[in-house]
Amino acid sequence: MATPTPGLEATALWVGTAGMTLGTLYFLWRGRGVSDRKAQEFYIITIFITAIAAVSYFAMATGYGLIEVNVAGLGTLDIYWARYADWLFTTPLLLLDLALLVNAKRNTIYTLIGLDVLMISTGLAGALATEGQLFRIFWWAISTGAFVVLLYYLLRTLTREAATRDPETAKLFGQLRNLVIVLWSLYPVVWLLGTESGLAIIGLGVETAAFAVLDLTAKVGFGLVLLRSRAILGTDEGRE
Ligand code: RET
Repeated sequence: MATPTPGLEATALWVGTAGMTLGTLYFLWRGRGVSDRKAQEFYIITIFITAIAAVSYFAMATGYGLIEVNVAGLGTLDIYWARYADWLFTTPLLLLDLALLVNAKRNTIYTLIGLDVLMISTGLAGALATEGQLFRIFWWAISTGAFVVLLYYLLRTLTREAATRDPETAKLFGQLRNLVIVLWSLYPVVWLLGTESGLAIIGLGVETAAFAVLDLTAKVGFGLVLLRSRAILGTDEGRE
């Protein structure tokens, strides 16, 4: 079985495991006395986001989440498949947090989640493709295409729906949306510069560390901003 290379790669995976676990425990602890139904909804979703990531990081750190893929022309690549299993569930949940915050229309939620699943599953296809570098980069381009449309929906449709909310909610939405746009945009860049694309401008150690920092900020950082805000509380105006 393949195992993470000791040093930066293995350390980043254990830091990821610890950070996601601590984040989960902190959100559980904070959420224990929350009685507001709407706020509970955000706690439940956000706790599962970090809990899923914690087990995925543990699987990667122990080598279970890692496979070797033989790619024509590139040789053997170490691929952390568990990342994609994590992202497949947690990125839709992050979008659900954002969408529920602004009481988005159901069709907007379906569209966002559909685009997100397309993005992650085609990213996984790119990571597993054996036919050669061009095929892998082709999958990257499809995934990035879905991501660009997803960004459009976040910036246009969801932002328009947020504008009808109270100022406190609209402000929180704006902050979280910007956090998502900036952080999420770095993922396709790291993937392309890293080992998955075969370009390997950055090595697997740096790549693993970069993903760990991004994942921790996009999940624990996002959760901290969201769950500490009063804007997640329901009101009598039918937000329950
Ligand atoms: C991939 C493959 C290449 C193209 C694109 C990608 C986008 C990934 C994103 C991941 C976000 C993950 C988050 C995790 C939180 O912990 C799959 C790398 C566009 C946007 C937010």
